[in-house]
Amino acid sequence: MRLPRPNLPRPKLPKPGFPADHPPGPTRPSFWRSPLRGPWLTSILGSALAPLILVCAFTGFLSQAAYNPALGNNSLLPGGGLGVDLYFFSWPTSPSFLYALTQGVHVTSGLLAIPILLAKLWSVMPKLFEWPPIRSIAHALERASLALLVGGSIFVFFTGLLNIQVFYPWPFRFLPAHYYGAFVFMAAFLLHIGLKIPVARRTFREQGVLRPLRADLEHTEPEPYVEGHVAPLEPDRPTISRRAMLATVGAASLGAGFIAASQSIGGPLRSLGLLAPRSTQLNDGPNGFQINKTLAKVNLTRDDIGPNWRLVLQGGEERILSREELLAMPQHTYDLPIACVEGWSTTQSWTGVRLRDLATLAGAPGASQVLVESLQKGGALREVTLSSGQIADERSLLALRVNGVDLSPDHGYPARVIVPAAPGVHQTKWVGAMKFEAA
Ligand code: HEM
Ligand SMILES: Nc1nc2c(c(=O)[nH]1)N[C@H]1C(S)=C(S)[C@@H](COP(=O)(O)O)O[C@H]1N2
Ligand SMILES: [Mo]
Repeated sequence: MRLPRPNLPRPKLPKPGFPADHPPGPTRPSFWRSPLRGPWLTSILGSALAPLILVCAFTGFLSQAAYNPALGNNSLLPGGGLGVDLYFFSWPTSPSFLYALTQGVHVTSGLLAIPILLAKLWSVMPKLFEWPPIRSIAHALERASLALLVGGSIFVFFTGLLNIQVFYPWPFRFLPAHYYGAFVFMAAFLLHIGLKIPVARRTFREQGVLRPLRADLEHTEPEPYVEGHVAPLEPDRPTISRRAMLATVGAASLGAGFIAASQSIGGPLRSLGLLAPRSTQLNDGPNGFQINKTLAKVNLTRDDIGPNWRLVLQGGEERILSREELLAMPQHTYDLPIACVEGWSTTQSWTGVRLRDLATLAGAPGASQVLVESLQKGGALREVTLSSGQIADERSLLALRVNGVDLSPDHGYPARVIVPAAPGVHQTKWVGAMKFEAA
């Protein structure tokens, strides 16, 4: 079906509602009056949105891979992900900022997309009230796919958005919901862009990609009405030009994206990301950087981490080490980031014992994996399994000190794991035991 050229006269149609058998309200084409709505506006918003969604989805699925979900209980999905985890490769340790980058891009592209998504949904609103709601089996299937597209996008974006605010107002677990929601949304999205790319290309051919942006308010004309499409049957006078509307959406998008980027890049930028949930340092001291979970929050006491603390190493043989004994081993210092899954990161200078030295000490040189157990009693982060590549990297540490001083209790004293490029959730604090598996 071809859309008429924009300069064709608009069809004369009976007022008020057309056709007369539509129930009153939004199912009537005459209900929708914005003169900005039309295929060009939808196409330009869709063209801006689609690449952001693809980048967001790609980096989201990478986040799942970064957990090395095939190892131990790393997969946070029920039943290990019902066989849909991405197990293709072992997550690398270089570059050390890899997860800060992929997760920063995930959250930033997601926030950049939200204002554009809302504008796009607004631009197609009349379609959602199409009448009659179902005309044929093919039409029913198309509408079902749109329900998954709209519902899926809202679900995935808003669970993500609330998660980075560390706000969980729902009874289900975030990660599986967001993950399976992403599959549904992506299936509907790929079908949708497959169907709509030809429509957008035709619209751009007829109206130009950027030509409608030249019109100021006075010259803002409605797009031609075509039955079943989004341009208005009875347009009101415009109160804003298309370019002003798009500039507003663009500014909202850049503003939201900047907040996310500021806390994943960190440094001086962080203080500019005003609404970022983790935007500020706690203080200027060596242990002054962000804390997600304090000692008190995981029900540990100062006694648990006091002088009686011991690290239990298992491998070929069991070794029990005090903090003094660990400090007597060769110490190494590296600048490495903690990159939280929620999209903030912070690079600090960590000092401690190499994981591979601990593997050797435990009688498992070149270990194939290690189960790291926290003293913390419950919670998904109580234990994490690290891969052979993560153990072998010389920068992977059981850190005892940070920025030249002992770790603070809230940062994992007596000892915490720091592995380059690993997601924050794998940088276990208050380590109690490390169980190496021989190569
Ligand atoms: C504003 C938008 C979004 C935000 C703020 C957001 C946030 C997040 C966060 C914080 C995680 C890490 C969760 C964790 O590991 O604990 C995550 C993972 C993920 N996201 Fe998003 N997300 C957004 C949009 C999307 C979209 C549009 C998709 C698309 C398809 C998507 C797909 C995924 C996937 C597949 C994962 C991996 C889940 C796993 O590790 O099992 N996200 N997202
Ligand atoms: N034992 C334990 N280790 C943990 C956590 C935790 O809750 N318990 N939080 C993890 C998360 S989600 C991150 S991002 C990093 C940094 O968290 P922090 O800022 O609370 O130190 O530590 C990780 N290590
Ligand atoms: Mo985290």
